[in-house]
Amino acid sequence: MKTIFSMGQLAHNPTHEISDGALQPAVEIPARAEMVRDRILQTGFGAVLEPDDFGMAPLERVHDADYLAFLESFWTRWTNAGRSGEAFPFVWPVRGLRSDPAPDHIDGLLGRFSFDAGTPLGEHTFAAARASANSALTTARLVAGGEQSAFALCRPPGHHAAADYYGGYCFLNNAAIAAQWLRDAGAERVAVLDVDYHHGNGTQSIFYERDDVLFLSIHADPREEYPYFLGHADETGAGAGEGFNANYPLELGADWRIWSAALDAALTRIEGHRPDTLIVSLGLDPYQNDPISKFRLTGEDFTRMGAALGRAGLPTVFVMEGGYAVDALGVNCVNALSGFANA
Ligand code: SP5
Ligand code: ZN
Repeated sequence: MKTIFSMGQLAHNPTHEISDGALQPAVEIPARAEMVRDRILQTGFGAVLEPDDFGMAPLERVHDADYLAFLESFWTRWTNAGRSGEAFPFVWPVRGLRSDPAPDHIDGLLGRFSFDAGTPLGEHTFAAARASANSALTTARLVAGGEQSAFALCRPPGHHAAADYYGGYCFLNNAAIAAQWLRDAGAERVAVLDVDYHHGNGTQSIFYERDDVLFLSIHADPREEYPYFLGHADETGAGAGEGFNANYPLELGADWRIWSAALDAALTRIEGHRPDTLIVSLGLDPYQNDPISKFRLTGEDFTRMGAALGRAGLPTVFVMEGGYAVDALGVNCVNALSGFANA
């Protein structure tokens, strides 16, 4: 299986995040991607190739123009305001406040186009996020061209980013961009299965009213875990998309027995959708030793996960999402991909 990855993805190199009520060391760091790349090369799993540049058009199919313009102009606005270093929002247009007109001041714009304070935005963030999206797009094109599967080593991740906001360490929704590109390339139906520990709120919101892209997410119950405000089981889609969204919120502490029951249910739903392509938002944070997560999957469970996905027999695009146990990311990721390839 081929892996697509660009060194340009490492340019987003945050130092801190705001989480758990305090300024903390950033966990979504370049070493995450380097560990996965190194394990793929060391094990001889497959080639690691540079992405092509797909330009802005595929991003504009998923994200709003004013959001992309904000990301593009962020560094100029930030430095013109006399700021340096990474930026954090601190005020948001919640219930009863206005999102339109968008503010002129950078502090207002940061709040307008984000949903948390946990996601540092820096000088090179947009360039790195574009490189990450190009990796997803190049991977999707490989699978559309006949490869049974391919792996987008995306970082920064994407699944928390919606059409017009960033958050959860995500800026561009790599999986959604790949799904939309596949639709535009001729796929009639796509399924996106999100196995990250956190609910894929961005991907869900992008496709919530659509029946062509089925979204499914297995994650920690939002009553107890980030992102808190989406990801409940009663979110089943709206309008034409009614019945095309499926959430499997699980209790904290869920192990493979509990987790794999949700996977089996999700795979049954996917089978019924008859997708041309499956996209797997491959979060590695359900791992038992992940520093910010509370599921209990072992390294071998990632092999089992990959094998179960492989038995679905679908052309599959793997897109990396979260996972913060840096030393274990390479092993767990290659376990999942190998489990798939050997199924
Ligand atoms: C892509 C992805 O996995 N994003 C996750 C963003 C989560 N950000 C909030 C982290 C809060 C961590 N709380 C840990 C408590 C135990 N120390
Ligand atoms: Zn996550």
